[in-house]
Amino acid sequence: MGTLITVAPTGAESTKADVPALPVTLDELVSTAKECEALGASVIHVHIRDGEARPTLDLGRLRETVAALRESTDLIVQLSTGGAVTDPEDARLAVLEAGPDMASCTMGTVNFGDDVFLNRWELVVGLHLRMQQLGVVPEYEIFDLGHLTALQRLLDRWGLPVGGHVHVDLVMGVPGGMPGTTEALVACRQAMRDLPEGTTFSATGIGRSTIPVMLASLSAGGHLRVGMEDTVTYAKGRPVESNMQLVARAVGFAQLAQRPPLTSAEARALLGVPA
Ligand code: KMH
Ligand code: ZN
Repeated sequence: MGTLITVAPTGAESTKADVPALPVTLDELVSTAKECEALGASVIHVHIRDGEARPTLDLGRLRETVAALRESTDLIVQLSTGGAVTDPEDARLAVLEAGPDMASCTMGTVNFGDDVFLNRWELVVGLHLRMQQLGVVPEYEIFDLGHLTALQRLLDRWGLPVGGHVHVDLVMGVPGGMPGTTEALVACRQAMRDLPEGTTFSATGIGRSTIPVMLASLSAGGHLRVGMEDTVTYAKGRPVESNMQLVARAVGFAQLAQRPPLTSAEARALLGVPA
């Protein structure tokens, strides 16, 4: 089995002032996307910024971003509906109207550093149902073990996503969520036995947990998400220079594991995203 590599290049948490290499303009995002695709990424998880490099969910900008990424790459375009912790629910739901291939859907509330990443059940159900209506394939974001039980409850009550395939992303090592350890990943892997057969997972480790989580995920049959949304230090004392540096490292690990990167076409087939 090959490895699905998702790049999450920007996120909503780091500032351009603190992390100058962060892609924040559309041009920077598109160049990053092209280079990461050439290295082996097949999915891009997108948060965008406004003219002052602040996180935004502006629908016009989101539509322009989806169009530009489609024009320049074959990557699967996954928009974040998580946004920033300050984003209101209506704006997060409206992200889906920008017409991405995929979108994230976080499966519960979690403490997020000193903040709270609020995901009321009604919002989770609303995102799931609107994605079914619009033909957007979800990636269920799991910040804690119980979020997998919540996903089981969601699917039991409201049915499978469009395409019929279930894919989750374990976001590990957020201060307030599950730790970025092999033990936590294995616990999630066990809990996934209760999800529909064929459910796939990727994993990302925040900060210094990026490497242990990558190795654990590859050895457990999982896929990888990397990028400056999650990791801004490459090694002790060495800031990340670019998203490409992180994708290249993930590709190297995947190749060592004899699970080379999936092409975008293979990733679409795996995730049930139409060509
Ligand atoms: N920025 C975080 C508060 C997602 O993209 O769906 C939420 C997040 C999850 O990044
Ligand atoms: Zn995100």
